[in-house]
Amino acid sequence: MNNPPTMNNQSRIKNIFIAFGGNLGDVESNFRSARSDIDQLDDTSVISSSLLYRTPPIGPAGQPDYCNAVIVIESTLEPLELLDALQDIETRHHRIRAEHWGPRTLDLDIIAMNSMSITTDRLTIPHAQMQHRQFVLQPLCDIDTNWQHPLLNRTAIQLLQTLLDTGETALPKGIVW
Ligand code: A4P
Ligand code: MG
Repeated sequence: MNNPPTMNNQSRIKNIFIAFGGNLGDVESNFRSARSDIDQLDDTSVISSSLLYRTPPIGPAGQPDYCNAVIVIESTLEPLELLDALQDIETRHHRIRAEHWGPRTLDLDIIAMNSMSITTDRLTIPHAQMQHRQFVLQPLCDIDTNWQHPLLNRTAIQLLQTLLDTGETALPKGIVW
């Protein structure tokens, strides 16, 4: 926690959910190191973490299983400042952008920021695919089942239940990391 949010910028503090994904190298170690790097960002603190789940890959076949988790932070960073910081952390963890949805050491996606809705060339918030992804919704529910999607007007647990109702198998229990 480097310069934690102060009283002066209290009104600019945002609650932000970040999804972690990876399936190359020592992913659990990368996740811990990236979480610590996020906590070191200016005016940013990690508040809580979900369990870490092992999940079957979505996308190109033949890649290893993924690990996935979600954290919540408080930060005064603006959306694009945070995106730049997360991409820098991905690069420092040897992320190479080779294939869309292909294997990676570390993927950090911004899932939601307060109840903001943002659509720009570089950033869509809430994350455009989150409602289709058990590997995001299950860990999000570990943190806050009542989190409300600002556009779909459904809670995290309702979105997860919809996936389970349409035949997706529940994930095996996650681990603390
Ligand atoms: N971008 C737009 N919105 C956002 C956002 N909310 N957060 C832009 C972060 N980035 C956002 O991302 C491509 C571009 O998306 C960025 O430059 C940014 O400007 P990327 O991370 O470089 O590429 P990517 O990860 O291949 O694409 P994308 O769309 O992020 O893929 P996903 O959705 O992350 O899917 N299977 C399992 N089981 N678990 C996984 O975690 N992940 C993927 C990748 C595929 N299959 C998976 C998993
Ligand atoms: Mg990504």
